[in-house]
Amino acid sequence: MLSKVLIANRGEIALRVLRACKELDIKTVAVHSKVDADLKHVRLADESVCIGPNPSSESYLNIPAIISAMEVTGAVAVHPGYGFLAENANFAEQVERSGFIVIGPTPAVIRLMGDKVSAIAAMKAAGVPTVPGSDGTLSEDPAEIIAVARDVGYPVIIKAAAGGGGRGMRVVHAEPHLLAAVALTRSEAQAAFGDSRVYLEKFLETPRHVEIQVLADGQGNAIHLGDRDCSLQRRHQKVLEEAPAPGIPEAARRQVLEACVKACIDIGYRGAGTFEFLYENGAYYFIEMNTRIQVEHPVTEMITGVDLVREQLLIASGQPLGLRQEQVEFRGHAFECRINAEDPTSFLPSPGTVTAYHPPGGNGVRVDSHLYGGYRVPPNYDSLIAKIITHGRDRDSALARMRNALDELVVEGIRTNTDLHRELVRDGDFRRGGVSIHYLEKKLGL
Ligand code: MV4
Repeated sequence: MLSKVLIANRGEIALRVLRACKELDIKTVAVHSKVDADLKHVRLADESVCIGPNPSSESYLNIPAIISAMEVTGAVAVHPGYGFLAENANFAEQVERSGFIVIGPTPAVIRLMGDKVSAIAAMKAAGVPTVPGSDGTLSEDPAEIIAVARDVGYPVIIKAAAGGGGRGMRVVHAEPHLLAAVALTRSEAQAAFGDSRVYLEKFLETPRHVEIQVLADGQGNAIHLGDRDCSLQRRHQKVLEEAPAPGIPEAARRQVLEACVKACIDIGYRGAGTFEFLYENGAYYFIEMNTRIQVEHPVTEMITGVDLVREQLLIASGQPLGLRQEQVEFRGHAFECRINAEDPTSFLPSPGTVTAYHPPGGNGVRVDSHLYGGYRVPPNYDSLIAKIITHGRDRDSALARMRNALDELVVEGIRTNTDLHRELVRDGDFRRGGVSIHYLEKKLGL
């Protein structure tokens, strides 16, 4: 087993990783920026190192500082969590070159999936269903571009190969707008990513966002842990997630789950990963793969009983997957509400001191949070302060538990989106299940 792991992240996920390490008797090193010295996981870690000033670019994204901290403390591996360096192939490469382990896939696989054109090509080759489109990078030839879009049928969407997560995309509703949109998306992609390659897809109008969790050991073994529905989002920020995705016919689900497992083996995937799909009219369309642990991983843990971060650590230590697909049992339903320190009307971050904190509890309730009374939420980072997760034997009972949990939650001193969640879990359409990715923004009048 790994002897000492450095946690290259902050907040709730750093605490989540710390807890998994402690359960496996792995020594922990917390690295933090100046303002983060009083984070809960920093206090609980065996050792801590201040790696720089508050801006992430100088601390949590500071690769030399993180590798130096590994050298100084004798850490053998680094867990990047989500965000920051989690999907940075150059970081993974530099860590490996320094003789350390990165908890995640190989740099080559991170790179393959970071380029959306190569990711889609790899998935298509593995038999994963993709969106009808340009089949690779879009041609430079105007006549060819027009022909591809006509063939696919309007509306179409132009996406940057180096984009992802909603960055660098443009919808085109009719041919007269096509070439200008392609040119604009190309130049924006060049400016943002230093890569002007774009691709074209059929634009799906009212899909759901359904994703599939996998675990693979890079030694030829891979399993899936079912799906999640993350359709409730605002400006590409997920708000409320659930597992399993409601109302999906079992045969279609089984087929796509098996395709994802095969794809993991085909590409030599290692670690925890997520296949993102759009789901519309009973069909799945692969859009991206995330090569990290995700914020919403707890809903999968609740319905499978599998500790995904523990599995990440075991895989990184070189152990073959200890779980066979037949051993993964799916039980009940789970929801996750992301509690953010933000203004409920403007959605702007609301940093400050938490004067009172009373987390909910009870049967089937889990809270992943680094909060404590007196904690000061700094203005420098993501505004996620807590994840309230509930589990129940079925969707309705998990949702009833979430209504109670949100009613119990008290966070004072800062503004939060708790009231939005209280409203959402009582919303008629949401309670019926299966709303599209546009539902929340429409409801908010955006
Ligand atoms: C799409 C799409 C419709 N059709 N692709 C946005 C984030 C990135 N992961 C892909 N995205 C989309 N790609 C096709 N062909 C609609 C979106 C989209 C979206 C997807 C998932 C979750 C939220 C979204 C919000 C707006 C647009």
